[in-house]
Amino acid sequence: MIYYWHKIIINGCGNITFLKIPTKIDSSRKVIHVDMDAFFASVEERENPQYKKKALVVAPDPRKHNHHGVVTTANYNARKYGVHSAMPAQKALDLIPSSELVLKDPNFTLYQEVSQQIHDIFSDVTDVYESVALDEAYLDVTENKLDETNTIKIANYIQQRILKETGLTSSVGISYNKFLAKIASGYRKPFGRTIVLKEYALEFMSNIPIEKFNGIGKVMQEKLHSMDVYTGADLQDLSQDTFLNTFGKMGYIMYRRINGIDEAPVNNLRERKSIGRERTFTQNLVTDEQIFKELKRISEMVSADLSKKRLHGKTIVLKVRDDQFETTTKRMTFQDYIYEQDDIYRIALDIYDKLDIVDKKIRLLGITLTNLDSLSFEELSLNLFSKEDN
Ligand code: TTP
Ligand code: MG
Repeated sequence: MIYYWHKIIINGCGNITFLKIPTKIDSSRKVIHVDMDAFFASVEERENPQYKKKALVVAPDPRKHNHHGVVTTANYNARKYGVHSAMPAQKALDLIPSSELVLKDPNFTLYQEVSQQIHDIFSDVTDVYESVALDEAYLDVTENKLDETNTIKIANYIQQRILKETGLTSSVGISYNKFLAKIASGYRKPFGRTIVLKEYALEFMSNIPIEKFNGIGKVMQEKLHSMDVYTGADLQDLSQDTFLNTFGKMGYIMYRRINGIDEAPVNNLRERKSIGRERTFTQNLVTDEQIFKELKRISEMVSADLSKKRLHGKTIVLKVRDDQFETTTKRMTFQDYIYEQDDIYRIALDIYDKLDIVDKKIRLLGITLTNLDSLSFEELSLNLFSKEDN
C-alpha cells in the first residue's frame, strides 16, 4: 500500500517551510531482520551451562597474548560491568571481579557451524535473504516458501526453529524496510519480537538514540551531537538541505531513512558479482602522488565494503578515465583471495604501472573486486585480533 504525507514546520519568524519529502512510502514489502542474542557467549553457555550465572567474556586471554586481544562479545551479566564487543580484553579483566569472571577463548569453528544451521533455516523460508554477519540476516518474506501471509507467524516460526535446533534465542524485527527491521530486532533483546507498522514508523524512530541507527557511524554521530541531535526526533526535525549540506550523499540516504523510506533491496549474496568504488575528480589528477593517494583511499573503501559483506575476491579491476573521457580498464587475477586494503592498494598500483600512462590528466579512478566468495569468519576475526588495542 502506498500513501502520501507532508511535514510542515513553522520557524520562529512565522514563515512556513515545507520540508522536501512529500514522497510516497512503499510499504508493500515484508522484511524480517534476525539477530542472535549475545551470539558467541550464548553458544559457550549452551556448551557449559554453569557459565550462565557468571560474567562471561569471549576473548583470547590477554595474559597469554602480551596484553593483546579484543572482546568478541560478552553475556548480559558481563555487560552490566560495562564490557562490550571490540573492547580490549585486558580492560574487561579490569572491570569484572575475578570471582565473577569467566574468560573463554573464541571457538570459531563452532560458531560457524551454528551460523550454518540458522542460515539453513532462513533458506527454508525464502531464497531472498541477505547475511550480514555470522548471526544476523535480513529476509524478504513478501513471498515465501511457507506460503504464509502473516509475517508475525513467519518470524515466530524462525525463532522457534532456531531455538529447537540450536538451543539458542534470537531477536527479530519486522517491518516494510531493512532499516526499520534492523532497529526493531535490537529493540527488545533477548528473545524479542518487534513489529513496526508503517503508521508508527516515524513515532517509533523518534525515541531511538542516533547510535542505534544503521548508517550513522562514529564521525556522523559526533557531528550530530555537536549539532545537539541525539534522538530520532531530533533527526526528523532537520531539513533535507541540512542533511545534504552536512553529510552529502549519505546524508540524503539517512534523511530518507529517518523519514520512513529505505528502498534498498534484500540482496542475496549469491547473486553478487562484484564490489567496487570509483571517484570522479573535479580537478584532474596530474602527479603520481595525487594518483597514489586516491588509489589508497579507494582501496580502503573497497576493503571496508568487502569486510562489511564478508566477501573476498580473486580479481582486481582498475579503471582509469582521462580528461578526454577515454576509459581504460585492466584486470589481474590471483590464486588467492584478496580483501585487505594494503593488498588491494599494492595490486592497484601494480596495474596502474602496467598501464604506462604518459600524459597524466586523470578524471576518474575506480577499483573493483570480482570473482567473489564468502570470507570465512576465522579470516575476519584474525584481522580483528591483529589490530592494536587502544
Ligand atoms: P552482535 O550481533 O553485534 O552481538 P551479540 O550477538 O554478541 O549480542 P546482541 O545480543 O547484542 O546481538 O555480534 C554477533 C557476534 O559477532 C558476537 O557474538 C561476536 C562477534 N563480534 C565480534 O567478534 N566482534 C565485534 O566487534 C562484534 C560487534 C561482534
Ligand atoms: Mg547478535
